[in-house]
Formats: sequence, C-alpha cells, structure tokens
Amino acid sequence: MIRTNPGAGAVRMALVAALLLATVLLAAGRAPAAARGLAQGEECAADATASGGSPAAGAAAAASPAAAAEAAPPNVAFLPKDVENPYFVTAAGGAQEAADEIGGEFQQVGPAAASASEQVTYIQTLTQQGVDAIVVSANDPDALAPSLQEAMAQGISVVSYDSDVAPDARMAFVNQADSEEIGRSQVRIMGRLLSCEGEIAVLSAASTATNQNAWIGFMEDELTKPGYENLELVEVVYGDDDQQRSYDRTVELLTAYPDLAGIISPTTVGIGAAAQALEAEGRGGDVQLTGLGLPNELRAYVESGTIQEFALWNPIDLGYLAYYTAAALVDGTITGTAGETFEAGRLGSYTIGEGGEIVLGPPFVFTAENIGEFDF
Ligand code: RAM
Repeated sequence: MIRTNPGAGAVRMALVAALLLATVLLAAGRAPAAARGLAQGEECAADATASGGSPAAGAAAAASPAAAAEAAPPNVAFLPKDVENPYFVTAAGGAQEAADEIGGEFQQVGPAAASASEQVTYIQTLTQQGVDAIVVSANDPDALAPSLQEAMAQGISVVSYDSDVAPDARMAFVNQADSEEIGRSQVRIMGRLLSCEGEIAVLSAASTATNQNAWIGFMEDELTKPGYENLELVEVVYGDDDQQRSYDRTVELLTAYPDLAGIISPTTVGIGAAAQALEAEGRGGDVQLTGLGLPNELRAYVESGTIQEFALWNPIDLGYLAYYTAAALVDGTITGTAGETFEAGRLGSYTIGEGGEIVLGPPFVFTAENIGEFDF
C-alpha cells in the first residue's frame, strides 16, 4: 500500500498505531528483532520469487581473452555520481583491474558531492581532452544528456553504469542488476521483516537519481499487490547520498511517524547513515532497516541487529564490466545494439539487451550468516 492522501493516511496511521499498540501490549514490550517477521522464503505476495546468485560468482568464470585486448589500448574516464562515495571508490578498483588487463588507461573524475551540474562541467572537460570513452553514473538523466551527446558527436564512446542517462545520450548502459528485481526484492525483504504489516518509508539518494527512482517505482508497484494491504509506504525522503543529510532525514522520519516500523534505503550512503541514526536514537532493531549497502560498511550494524538483511551486487565487478564495455565500444567490437556480444575478461561473455542494456547479474541478499564471506 502507498500513502497518497495525507488525510486518509492519518486515519490509517491511527488504525495501524492502534494495531501496533495492541501488538506491543500483547508482547509486553518490544519483541527482539530476530523474533519478528516471516521466515526466509515466506513472502507477502504470492507471486514473489527469491533473489539468487552470489556477487562472488562472477569471479569464478573462466578467463577468456577480451576482443578489446587486441586493439589499441583505450583511454577511459569514469565519472561517478560523486568521487567520495565508497561505492564508486570500490567500483573504480574493478575498472582499474580491467584497464590493467587490457593495457588501457583509467582515470576517475567527478564532483565531491552528488551534483548533476558539476558532472556536466566534467563531461565538457573530458570532451576537450579527447578521451576515448566516458563511463558515467548520472545524478540526473536529462541534465547530462546535451553534453554527452556533444561528446558522442566528437567520436567519444559514452557508457552509463549504475545510474542511466537518457537512452539517446549514451551507447550502452551497464546495469548492476535488473531494476525491477532490485526494486521488488527490497519490498519483499521489508515485508518479510515486518510480517507484511506496518508503516514504512524510503530514504533515497538524490531526487533526480535515475537508478533510485526506477527502483522506487517498482517498490511502489510491488506494494499494490495483494498481500501488502497492511504494509504502508508513508513517505519517500531524499538524503542526496550525503551522510549528514541522510542521517537528518532519518531522524525527521522517526519524529514525523512515531509508529514507523521500517525504512528501506536503496543507497549505500543512506542505509549506513540510517543505521547510525537508528542506533543513536535507540531505535535499532525496533525500526527495521534494509536497503542496498556495502558489506564492509554495514557489518557492525548487522552484528548489532539493526540490520537483518540488505542487498547489493559486487561493485568491483560493476566497474570491471563497465570498463570492458567501454573498451569494446572503442575498438568497434560492439556498437551498443541489442544482440551484440563481447568478452569481459574474468566475467566471461555478455550480450547487449534491449535499449542497449547490459546486466551484471542478480542482486544478492546479505545476512548475519553470510556477510563474513564478503570483503568489499
Ligand atoms: C549509492 C549510489 C549508487 C547506488 C548504490 C546502491 O552508492 O546512489 O548509485 O547504486 O548506492
């Protein structure tokens, strides 16, 4: 369920509050987080399917020589949403790894805070420098389009990764996982944690972020399915992938919705800040928190019980695949047309899908049981 009308929502809020109060009284106190929710495999909506795959799985793929390795080494520039975000720092490690394999050049440039207008300036500078390829994660799909189109007109190959730009402003989009699967699985996790009942909020990144907005769209759609009648999305707030702003938005949510039962934060910066805020406010494990985060940043919150489950993919592999995609465009192995295939080093062969999209793999759910296996 999605709250659209604040008036009607207030009535529902009172009902949910009464229900929650009754639950609390019955339980004679707050139930320990681990005791709440449906078991793994049980879902709110009957048609839900489980997420699969492991983010480490790609590393085991047989190494095969990349077609790009035989051409002149490419000069590729990555332009993430912001260069301070640990997610993009991690992805850059994979891009550097690919560059080293191919013998190409790699640089990562970009704003210190998520800003579309600053990204435009970087695109213009990279165009003047005449790099072979720009690989960009967009803070805004449309604001970046004219400068990227200009770059392509100058012969530069443009790839989006993580957060897409308008389709006519790039040649290919390297998506970390299927957007629909990411969005729906976030709601499924929260539904399981809350036994399909309670008020939830979303703490997102920038309000113009292509990837988060696509995921939130699928979250909202998932919530309209039978089974989610009592799971109510009360508000979507934006922390702009800024630690302090995300922390403040979390505290504001707790004040605005005293009965808030859960927060979904589909951004690595947001979920970490929300976990910190929940613990500081004494609400860790009481308000359920899930989202998309880096295991190394969330380990302590999983151990303390503030986060039971969260999802992600391997960002190192994302950077690695995006570099190989750029190299394949530069050497002419691909043009970005659906059906074309190319080799991406240790990740193996990839085929370009509809709309020029290349999907790294399925999202993976991290829990207390498996988080120790991951180091990124
Ligand atoms: C943040 C960024 C990025 C997103 C991850 C999950 O680091 O917003 O775009 O993919 O979270």
